[in-house]
Amino acid sequence: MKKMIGLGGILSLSVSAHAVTINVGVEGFSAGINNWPTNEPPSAIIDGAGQKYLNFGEFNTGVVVTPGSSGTVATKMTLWSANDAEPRDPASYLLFGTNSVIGGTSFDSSLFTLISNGPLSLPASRNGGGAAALDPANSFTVSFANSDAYDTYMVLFPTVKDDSSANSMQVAEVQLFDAADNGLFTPGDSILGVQSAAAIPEPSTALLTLLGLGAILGRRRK
Ligand SMILES: [Ca+2]
Ligand SMILES: [Ca+2]
Repeated sequence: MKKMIGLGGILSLSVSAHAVTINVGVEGFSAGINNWPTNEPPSAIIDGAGQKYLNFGEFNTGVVVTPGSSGTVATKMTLWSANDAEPRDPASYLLFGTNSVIGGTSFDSSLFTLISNGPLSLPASRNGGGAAALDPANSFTVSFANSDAYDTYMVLFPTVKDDSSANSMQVAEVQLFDAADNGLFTPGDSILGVQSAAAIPEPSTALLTLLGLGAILGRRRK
């Protein structure tokens, strides 16, 4: 019986992997919640300069961006480090796409499809803030296989480099690129600062769990 209860728990986790509420944050300076300083808003993550976006929610924070051009295909993401406090650097990411219209104060993560996820390793070097140029030396890039076009993207950062030292997540800039190396985000694109209400299990893990469960059930039937 214990085994059956355990299997039920695993199945339930896998099925609900994407059913997490995503909350839209607001401007503010409160510790530990989904808000950002006036001068460090979500729009700063796509402003084309060193000015950073900072979210005191720290975990599972990020942005939803709707580029001016619809139906783009992202195959690469580059991030630039913020001006200070390396412990606040994002240490992992989940990149999603959707063709649904996203708005309001919250929405369900199931509206989105996962494109790519994994660890991040931003350099210890700091990019300048404010109007400073984005220096490739202060960036980190991940490439991924994707051929699906989306109108809107969501980037979430589940973790930061050093939770014990950091009181927030911060990053100077994030840009997606298509296969022809065109940047998909443009300063002024529609953008929301967000935080998921709970950690979204990595779907690759959930899929492996399901495959493993299938193998277990297959063996049990024999
Ligand atoms: Ca910026
Ligand atoms: Ca912390």
